[in-house]
Amino acid sequence: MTSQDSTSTLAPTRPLLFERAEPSTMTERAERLYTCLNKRRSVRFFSEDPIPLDVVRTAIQTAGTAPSGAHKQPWTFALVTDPALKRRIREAAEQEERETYDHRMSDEWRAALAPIGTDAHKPFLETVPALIVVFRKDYDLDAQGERSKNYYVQESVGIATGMLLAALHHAGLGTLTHTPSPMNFLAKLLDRPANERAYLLIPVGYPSETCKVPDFTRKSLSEILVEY
Ligand code: IYR
Repeated sequence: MTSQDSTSTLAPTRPLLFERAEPSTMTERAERLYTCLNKRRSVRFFSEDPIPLDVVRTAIQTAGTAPSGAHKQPWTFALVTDPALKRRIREAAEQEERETYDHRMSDEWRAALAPIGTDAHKPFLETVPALIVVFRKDYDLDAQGERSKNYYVQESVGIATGMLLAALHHAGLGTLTHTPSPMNFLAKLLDRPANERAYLLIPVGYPSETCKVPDFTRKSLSEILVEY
C-alpha cells in the first residue's frame, strides 16, 4: 500500500498542471514580489474615499486559496461596509481597548507600543470604507448541529490572513492588522454562528494623503535567514 493507492476514502486526483519557469524569470518574479511587499506598511490614517469592493472580494478569494489542515478551510471573512455597523464596531472596540490600555497591558507591553504611538482611540474603524473581520472555525457545524473538528486552525487562518494582506497591498489598498482584545464583540455584532471566533479585524482603504508611518527598518536577510 502507498498513499497513492485508491481506497474508498481517497479523494479523486488530477494532474497538477505545473509549469517550470526559466531561472531568470523566477528571479525576476521573486524580486518583483519582494519589492512590492516590502512597501507594505500598517496604515492607521485612512482616506474616506470609496474603494472598489470587487478588488476586496477578489483578495478574499485569494486568501481562500491558502493551504489548511486537512483542507478544512476553517475561515470566514466578513466584509463590513455598513456605516451603522462600522460605528458599533468602533464603539465596542474602543471600549475594550480603553480597558486594555488602562488596565490589562503590562508596563513592558506599553513600553513596546510607545514608539508606534497607538492608543485606545480608533476613529478609522468608523471612517474607513471597509472592514474585514477574519473568523476562525475550530470546528464545523452541519445542518443537524453536529460538530466536526478542524485542524491547525491557527496556522491555517494565519496563512490565509497573510495572503489576504499581501493581495490587498498588491492591488493598491492599505490595511491594518488590528487586534482589539478580547474580540468576542465582533461575533456578537455580526451575528456569527457559535463555531466562529474573531481572529483579526482588518480596516481596508486608501491611506490618507497625510498618512505617516513610523520610520522603521526591517531585519536584513542575514538576520532572519539561517542556512544549513
Ligand atoms: N490592540 C491594541 C494594542 C496593540 C498591540 C500591538 I502587539 C500592536 O502592535 C499594536 C497595537 C491596538 O490596536 O491599539
